[in-house]
Amino acid sequence: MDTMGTQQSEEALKHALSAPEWVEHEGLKQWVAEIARLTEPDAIHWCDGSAEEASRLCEQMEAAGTLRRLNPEKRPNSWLAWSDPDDVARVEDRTFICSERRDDAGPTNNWVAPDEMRATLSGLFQGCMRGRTMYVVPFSMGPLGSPIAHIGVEVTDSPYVVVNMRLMTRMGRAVYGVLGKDGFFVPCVHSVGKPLAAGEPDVSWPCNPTKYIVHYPESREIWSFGSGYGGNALLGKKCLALRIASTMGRDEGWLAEHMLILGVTSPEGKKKHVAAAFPSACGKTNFAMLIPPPAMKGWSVTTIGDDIAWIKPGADGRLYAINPEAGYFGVAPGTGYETNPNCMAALSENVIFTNVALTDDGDVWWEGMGPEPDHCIDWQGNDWTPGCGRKAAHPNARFTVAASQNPAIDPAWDDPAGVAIDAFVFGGRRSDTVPLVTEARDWEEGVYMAATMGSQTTAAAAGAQGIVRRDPFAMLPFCGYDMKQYFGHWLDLGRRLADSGAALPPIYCVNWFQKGDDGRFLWPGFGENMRVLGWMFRRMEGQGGGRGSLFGIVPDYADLTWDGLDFSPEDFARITRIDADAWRQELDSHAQWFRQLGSPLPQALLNVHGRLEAELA
Ligand code: O2Y
Ligand code: MN
Repeated sequence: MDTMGTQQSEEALKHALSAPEWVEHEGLKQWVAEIARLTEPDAIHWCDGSAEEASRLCEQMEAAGTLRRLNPEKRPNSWLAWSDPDDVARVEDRTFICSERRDDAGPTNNWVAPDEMRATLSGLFQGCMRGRTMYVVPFSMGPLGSPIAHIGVEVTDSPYVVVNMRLMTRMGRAVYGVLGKDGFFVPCVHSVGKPLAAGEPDVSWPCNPTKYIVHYPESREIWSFGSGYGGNALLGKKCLALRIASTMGRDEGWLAEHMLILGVTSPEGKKKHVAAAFPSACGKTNFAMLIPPPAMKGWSVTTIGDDIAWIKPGADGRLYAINPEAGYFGVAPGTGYETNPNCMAALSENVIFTNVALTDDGDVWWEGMGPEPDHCIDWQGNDWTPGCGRKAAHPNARFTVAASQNPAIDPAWDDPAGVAIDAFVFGGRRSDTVPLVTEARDWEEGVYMAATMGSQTTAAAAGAQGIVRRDPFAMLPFCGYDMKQYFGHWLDLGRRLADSGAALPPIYCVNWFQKGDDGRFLWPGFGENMRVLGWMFRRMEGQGGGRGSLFGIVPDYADLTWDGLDFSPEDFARITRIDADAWRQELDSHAQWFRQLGSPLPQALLNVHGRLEAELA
């Protein structure tokens, strides 16, 4: 590897590398030195995760024009960032799984041979941090020291990443205590890819049109170049907690899932834990923070996690889950006082907002938050007024906030032992065909439901109803290995648990999004989803009614609580029916999806498909 150019910079490097005494891990220090030699930063900062450090970085970013302090009377200790318009979301087409064998990445991931990718990246990373500080960010995914948690260290040249990682993970000095002298960590290298020449002024949101989000699953490494945004840059989240962790889970017998985790308590005071997978932008945060309708007295929902679950079998044969994250990086548009009051309460202070609008009184606003302001500055810095024809906030605008600020946080959300999972829920966004809720008759049918779940695209070009894009287990963009192997892993885990005599959690398939002929949603959703959750709860207790259908057990009208909601038995019949013609097409579409995934597909899934076809015939 090339060394830094001059004697002077070699001296600067030596000085910068004198890590604080609380870093005792020689392997980590050597790795940091190696990355510094490659990327040539002006300075190295070992983050301690303190509030003072975060405040200092935010003030530096304010001076640099990256952050704007919001009105402290409206939104104490909160900041607004506006990104480069070309750096506003995860870049799936630039995301790579570089396993040794192409087949291990599978047909749904972008694959490049590891040696070829390393050659490309070493060219891009060479000197890419010149003129910048490299921050060393130690973080734990999961409660510090939990047997389910794992440690990562991200080196980054973005102070925005540092302050976001501090909210999203357990970040800072205490992590070194867990890591010790030789503990395992996932090395994560991140650069915005915009070195500065001597005297060159910086821009407010540095990034590079060339972007690479790269995972080496066998060596458990992450390298990210060119983007400062979200999942591309906060490497603990999608990169580590899903893509790398799913591979670790496959190898070690556990699950890393794109799932929220909630606790639901009945009026009798009994509690269950549910893990639920929905594709991105399907209201996961709303479901995780659901407030039951007033008429459902005595029911309550608490949040353990809003996006990711790590799930391991315990000695008692049950599945225990932790939320590996410590914060929420939620979509702002659509989150409002009406739709998610818990989330709005969480956002009252200590928040970093990205790409939302700035109001005239120094606060924030976005579409769906609440009443429109008469004027604000949109996420691109332009005047915005109602009816101007543009969105004030970018559709993927985000808030970053500590989970502890959620008023509905579950008391066990931070428990190192995790919570025992009583049910899994899988849901897509389908305007027809898939009923409101069904319960799989066994584990294999449940895995089949999850493997075939999908969402309708809204693209006008695709026809009135859009086309269905399959997003199995809501993991399509996040599985670090071949989807067929992943299905096999779920099936094996179920078999292993069943063989040990454990009762497997039931699996439910839901669809909140059926539309009527007028294009309006038939089901009210949001807090009313508690009625469906209540039915599941009663089923878990062995009490809820239901009848067999082609695609699992469906409730009858009388099986749900209707107090306080005017929803007719006819409408309920409509959203729970199985339409034979639609299902003939649906099963053909499943077969086509399986062909796309290639072979060998687990036989159990082909068996379920065959059984459904036979039943329909
Ligand atoms: O666009 C991004 O970088 C964020 S994506 C994201 C963020 C939080 C939770 N989920 C997601 C997702 O895409 O599933
Ligand atoms: Mn997500």
